[in-house]
Amino acid sequence: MTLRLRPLAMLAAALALVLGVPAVGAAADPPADPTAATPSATDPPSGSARRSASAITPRPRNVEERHDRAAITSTVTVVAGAEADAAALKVTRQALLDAGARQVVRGERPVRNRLTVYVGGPGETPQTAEALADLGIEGPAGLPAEGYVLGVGEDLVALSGKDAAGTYYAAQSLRLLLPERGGPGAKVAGVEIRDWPGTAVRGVIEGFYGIPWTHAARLDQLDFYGEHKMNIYVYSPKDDPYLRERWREPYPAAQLAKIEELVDRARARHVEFTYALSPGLSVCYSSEADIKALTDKFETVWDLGVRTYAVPLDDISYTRWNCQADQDKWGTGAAAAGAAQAYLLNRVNQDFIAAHPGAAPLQMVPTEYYNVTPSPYKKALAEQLDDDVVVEWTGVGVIAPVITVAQARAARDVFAHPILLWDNYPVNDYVTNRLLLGPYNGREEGMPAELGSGITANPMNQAYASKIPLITIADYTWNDAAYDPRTSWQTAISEYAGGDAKAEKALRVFSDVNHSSRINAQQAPDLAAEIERFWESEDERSLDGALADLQKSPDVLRDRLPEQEFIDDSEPWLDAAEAWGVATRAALRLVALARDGDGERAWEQRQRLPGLVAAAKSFTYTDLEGRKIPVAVGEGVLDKFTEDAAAEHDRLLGVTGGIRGLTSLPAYQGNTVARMVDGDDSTFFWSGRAAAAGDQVTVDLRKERQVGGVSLAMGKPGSANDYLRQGVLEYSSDGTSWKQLAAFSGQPVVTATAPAGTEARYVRARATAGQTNWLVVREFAVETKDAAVSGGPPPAAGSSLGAAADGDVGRVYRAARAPEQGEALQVDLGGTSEVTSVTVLQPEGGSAQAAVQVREDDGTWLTVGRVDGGYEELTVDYELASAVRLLWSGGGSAPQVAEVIVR
Ligand code: LOG
Repeated sequence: MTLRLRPLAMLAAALALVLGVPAVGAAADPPADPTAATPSATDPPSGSARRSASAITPRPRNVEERHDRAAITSTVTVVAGAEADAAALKVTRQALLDAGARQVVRGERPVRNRLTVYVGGPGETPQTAEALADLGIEGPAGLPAEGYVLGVGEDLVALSGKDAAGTYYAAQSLRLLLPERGGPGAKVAGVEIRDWPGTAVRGVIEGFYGIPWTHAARLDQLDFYGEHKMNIYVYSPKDDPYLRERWREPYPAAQLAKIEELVDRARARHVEFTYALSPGLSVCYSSEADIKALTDKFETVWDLGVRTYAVPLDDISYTRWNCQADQDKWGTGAAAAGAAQAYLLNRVNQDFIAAHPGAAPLQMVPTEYYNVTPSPYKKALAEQLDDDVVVEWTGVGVIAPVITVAQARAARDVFAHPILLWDNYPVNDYVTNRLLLGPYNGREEGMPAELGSGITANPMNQAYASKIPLITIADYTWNDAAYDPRTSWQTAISEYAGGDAKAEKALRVFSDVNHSSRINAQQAPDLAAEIERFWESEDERSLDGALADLQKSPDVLRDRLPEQEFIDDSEPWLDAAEAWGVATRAALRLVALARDGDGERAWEQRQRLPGLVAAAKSFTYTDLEGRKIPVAVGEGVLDKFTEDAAAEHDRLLGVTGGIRGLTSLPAYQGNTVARMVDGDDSTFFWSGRAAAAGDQVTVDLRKERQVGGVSLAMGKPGSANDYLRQGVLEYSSDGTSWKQLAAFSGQPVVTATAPAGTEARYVRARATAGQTNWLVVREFAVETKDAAVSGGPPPAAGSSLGAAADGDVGRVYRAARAPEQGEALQVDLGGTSEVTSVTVLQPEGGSAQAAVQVREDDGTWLTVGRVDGGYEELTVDYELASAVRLLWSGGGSAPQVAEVIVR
């Protein structure tokens, strides 16, 4: 973790150093003890000064308060045997110094008036047993591996692990229990903690596609795993050529040195570094040379200290061999692939693992890793693979929304080997436009105990941002019985904010708008609830406060979050969050202005909104191939709020709103359904799943209109097969009862013409059969006979007269030229009706001048007022009228009209 000072604090501290005067803001501090280490600007904020067992993550199993307490003395004695875990000692020592001890000394026995800390379980430090007995606390003998007992009582602290890792975890808990103080004197409430993991193997698999983590990020992650009692890291980034594409090639020396550094760091944090080599793209299973290439590569990292190995065979073809010899040996089909893979794995198991005492059980990823359905492949693998090989499995689905006890049992049954869950959360390589910061969720209590091995989580390309969900995963894997996603998430955010209340709030707000994923259905749960309250209560202030918090959160985080690398990871999402804050606040203001009846300012605001939304959507993430991917924040909530606000404004103004697209299908990444009605053939709606019978895409014309030609253009270059294989075109006036216009099958472009006189508000394409392909709709165009706008001047290319009265304030009639004397733009009302007002909207910069006239019953034109600005609302005295027109003053520039609204 890199500490970053707030710029002001840094400046003040630097000034204080140079000038020898107290830094600004330090003046109110109590007089410093001259012998104390000077508190610096890097000291954690005072919010974290008091701690209790509730600060310990993962949540411990058993915490009992005592009536005594210990005090942090100036000198603290640590009693530890020669075998005591060095890592535990280091963590303990640092925790004591951070808690205010001036020195920590090793000793054989307690010294009067000094705190004594015993570090080590029965196998490390025999004296700890006595200390525990003094406290009346039972030792760790009855606990599972990696369990520990931590006792705090009068003048003493005892850390006793079932094993060395257990003692290290006791030290990690102590670190979270102790306060952070600049000097001695802190009191620590007496406590007895008995704690142990619910999952033997707990950790992370760097197993994603895309930009691999940096070396620095990996080292930092290993520290982080130790701090969160995770004990495995699997090194398997898909796009490291030495691990997959060019798996046979030996490492250059520099690369080996880095691996060695990772292995050393992992060992020092009680983390098992696991080396995973993926030969499946090119391996010849029966080839002695390939088996040797595999074990040779394993050998090179054995020499660096690697003791755990994996051979992932996911995401490869198992119906196509890479060499004729395999076909000759095993024949064809999935069962043959299972047999071939078992052969290769068993050879590695026997030639390498068995020949290297101290090697851990081999791990493998089967090609069918994503379900529990019995199959010839799984049967062959289950029967032929050596019993001690661990099989990885992602749950039911590559990204499993839920993982149950029953599914875990089924996986054990069908694979007939110990299962290591490869959980694809919070991995975002399949949604590179998103940060997935929500908690681990949908994993049933008791599931880990059924697996036989444990759980590794596949994280995001963003190592640091991954820590928020990873803290919750550490929490679940340690103690699934006590796990609550929401609570764990709050704790994770609080911890990651480093005790700074403002950073914590900003991080909560930012994580809220990056909450959803396939395992957390809801996006922005907090803000969405706030928005809902606004629509119900019409109280703007509370929502504006929440949106202002969103807008400010990126700057607060940039300023105050201890870990700068989180900022680097999240930069485009932070930028987008800020811009969405601006856009949504503008949308809220729009609603307020419209409700206040301030039509003119509302119209100005209404026109500003699309640009603000476009700005919020403009930030990009650059992926491994250099593609710039527009990032999404608060998708479905923030964008929807701006749309709803615009619609509310339009409704109050008396217009229907523009044509919109609707669908029963989810959108894949940012390819929303709006893109099929945007008039742009190069953008498209793309469903995030295959279409099922009954799925539909619909054009909502917003009111009944006369419908003519309909054209549905599906598929796109690169996804030519993403179209509805079988379906019908239908139309409806109410969205409930539908009439068929045409049936289609096997054609990506469908056209039809409605019978003359057809009126409809909705036109849809509905699938009448399920299919395996997703759906792309480039354009779904419905020709309407637009009301009744006539006259002139004629529209410029790309514009239309109809745009002046189409219910869509965003579509503008732009004239091709300046008006001639006597020229008028006329809107027919479709019969005679009572008119109380005429509102004319011109787009920004529009300043055409006209007389506004209504046509009375007898055919005469009555002037009701004049238009010469962007927003003109003219009151009419309940005239019965059949048309309205703008009688242009001749000359000037070409007029533009966003909407003529007659009420
Ligand atoms: C890959 C994995 C990838 C993940 C999510 C496994 C076993 N393999 O579909 O590398 O990060 O999905 O996209 C995978 O999950 N294949």
